[in-house]
Amino acid sequence: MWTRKSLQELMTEKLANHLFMVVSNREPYIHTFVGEEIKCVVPASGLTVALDPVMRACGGTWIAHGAGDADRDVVDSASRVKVPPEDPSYYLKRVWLSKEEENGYYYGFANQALWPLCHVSYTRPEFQESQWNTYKRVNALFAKSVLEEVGDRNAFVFVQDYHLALLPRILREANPNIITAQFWHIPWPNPEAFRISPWQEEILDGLLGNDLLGFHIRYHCNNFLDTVDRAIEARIDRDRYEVTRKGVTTRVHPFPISVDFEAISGETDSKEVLVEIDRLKHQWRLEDCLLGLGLDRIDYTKGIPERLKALDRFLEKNPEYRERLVFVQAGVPSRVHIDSYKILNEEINNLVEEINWKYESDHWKPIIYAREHLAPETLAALRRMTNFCIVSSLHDGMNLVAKEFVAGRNDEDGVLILSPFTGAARELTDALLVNPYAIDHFAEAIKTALEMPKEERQRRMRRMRTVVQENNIYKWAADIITELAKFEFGQ
Ligand code: GDG
Repeated sequence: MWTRKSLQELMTEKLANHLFMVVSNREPYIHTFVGEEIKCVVPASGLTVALDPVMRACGGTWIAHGAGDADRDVVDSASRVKVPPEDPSYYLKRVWLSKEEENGYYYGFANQALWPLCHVSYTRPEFQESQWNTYKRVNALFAKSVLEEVGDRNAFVFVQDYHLALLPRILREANPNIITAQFWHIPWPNPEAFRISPWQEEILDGLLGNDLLGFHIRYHCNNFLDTVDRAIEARIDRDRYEVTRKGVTTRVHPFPISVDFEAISGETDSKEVLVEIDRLKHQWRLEDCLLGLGLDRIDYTKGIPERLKALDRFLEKNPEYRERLVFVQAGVPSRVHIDSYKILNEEINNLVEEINWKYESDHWKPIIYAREHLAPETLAALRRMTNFCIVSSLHDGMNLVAKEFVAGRNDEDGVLILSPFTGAARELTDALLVNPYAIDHFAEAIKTALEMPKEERQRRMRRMRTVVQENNIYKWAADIITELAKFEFGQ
């Protein structure tokens, strides 16, 4: 079983003479002003949640966009601050972007072109040349920051996600001694879907500057190889899962990301969480209710309208559950400046209002919508209290909410209703798998979850817990680092 300690030992053994760096758009800690005071906030992002424990174990430097209004007030002259505040273990080095750069690169090309392009959820990507130019410029800014930090040291640079697709090639050309890996946190679609991008060659060429390129599942690796095959000049070795272009060989491997199982499982019984459970029960009048939970970053890929429609259908078909079941849809709003997210938010608000209006009584409403950034103890309390949790993504690289739910149930109870279009569904086969587009089946799955006998719930939950415990976030990092270290020894 991989732990923080064994990962640390692996790092010392394999990477002792190297600077270890992570590069991502989102920073793991954001400093903001609350009145006169500076507060440090943890953003709601699967990527940072997954990598923070790895950095705590490994040390090194994490380079990311400094997005908080107090971020500049806490850094040194090299734009660095040690984090986490309660246990400083690594450097966070911030890259500063203007509003215009953030708009073109983050809200623009990354999230209006690449995000919808890679997710099959029927939201049309938009390709604007000015946004693409800003994306290129910002990738170069990140590269400059990495190169400054590396200097003449040996370094392993671990690049994250679709915001930085061009960075590895820039690093490769500037300093061929840097060993780079990149993890693509979202799906990679088939070549037919990807080829509508007017800049597909440049994006692929950027990614093929990496020594190692990771996806969550093998299916995404295969899609990537097929896309390379169709779009650019490169030699593909399908047995070894390698692509060679411009003299660089890139290994393309699956590494299913995960969560810090022991930490999440352990915090479930903490005093803060137990107090929070009492507070929520009282605040939302949940004492005698059955409870369902949806917990997501509010995004159109997560299938939130589909799950609300399934609840509607469930209550329509099963009136005996009216006044007995409450569904809490919680989670943080995201990318609110983009039109497709504004439309989604309106759709969810309307559905919640309509469904509540249709079924509510004097003292009961079927849906509570907590659209806010929730504290970690609130998330833990909700996971622990609920009878079932719904993860209904239309398409999702992995989905950590599903794994967090399983890790949080050390009482070995609770049912997970899970979309087969998540990476997590490959591992969590004891969940109730249901196609979120098939509203009647979905409604049926809610009934099955509520009526599943305790022994069966426990049997399924126990098996899922073993899977997540064995394949935890430290194993994910250890597998990548072991693979990366091979490049140093030319294996
Ligand atoms: C991308 C890929 C892949 C949600 N609301 C709050 C909050 N959260 C936390 C959850 C979870 C994280 O946000 C969301 O992680 P996901 O994995 O579900 O989704 P994405 O953000 O889309 O992540 C995804 C992931 O990268 C990692 O590779 O799994 O497929 O899309 O940790 O608990 N956290 C807090 N307050 C909230 O209100 N604190």
